[in-house]
Amino acid sequence: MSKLIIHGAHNTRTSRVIWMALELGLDFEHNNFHYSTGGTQTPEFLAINPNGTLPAIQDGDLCLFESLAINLYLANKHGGDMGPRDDAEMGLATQWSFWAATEVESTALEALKNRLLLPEAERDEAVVAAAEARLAKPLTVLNAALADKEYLMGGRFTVADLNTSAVAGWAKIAKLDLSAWPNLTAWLDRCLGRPLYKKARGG
Ligand SMILES: N[C@@H](CCC(=O)N[C@@H](CS)C(=O)NCC(=O)O)C(=O)O
Repeated sequence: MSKLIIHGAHNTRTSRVIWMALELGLDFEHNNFHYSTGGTQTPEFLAINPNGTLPAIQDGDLCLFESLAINLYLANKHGGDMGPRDDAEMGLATQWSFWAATEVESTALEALKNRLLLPEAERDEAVVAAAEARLAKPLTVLNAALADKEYLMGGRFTVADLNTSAVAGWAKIAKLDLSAWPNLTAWLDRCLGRPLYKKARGG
């Protein structure tokens, strides 16, 4: 059987998929390259991911893009503690993944860009402040969901936590003030404190 191939550099959303593969203990090949090399626009790569973005995976004949969807696929396929144990857990893992992608990701990225990623002259603290204000609603939802539990479902670290913390973690990396949400910050520390998160991000 051919080995799983993960395409993309550690300092892209590929780190989410590498994190999942490491947590699952998978044997995989890592095609480690950044989109800035132009490598996502070649005919060979576009045949794998027509969006020309990272990450993408090849698992036998199957090609997949979308980091969070790839993780749901891998967790469902390889199971163990990371994967959903029944339909309810599959529903919850899907819910939190879609929620992170639609309610949190683009706003957190705006904050991150304007705090850290853009060249200093292009950063705008007013954009960070507006993003921080817009995140209050979803972060309050996540904080409440974690009021009486350590993890989002099943009393253990799963794909739901991995996908959601990988996205919400951008708010922490952007150094937004998260002190109003203590359950959320404790959970983020639990998830992002895992050794394999650090390894997935390249050390
Ligand atoms: N929703 C996609 C986003 C993919 C994406 O935009 N990846 C970035 C790297 S983190 C990329 O490849 N950007 C290069 C480009 O857009 O040309 C996912 O989660 O996989």
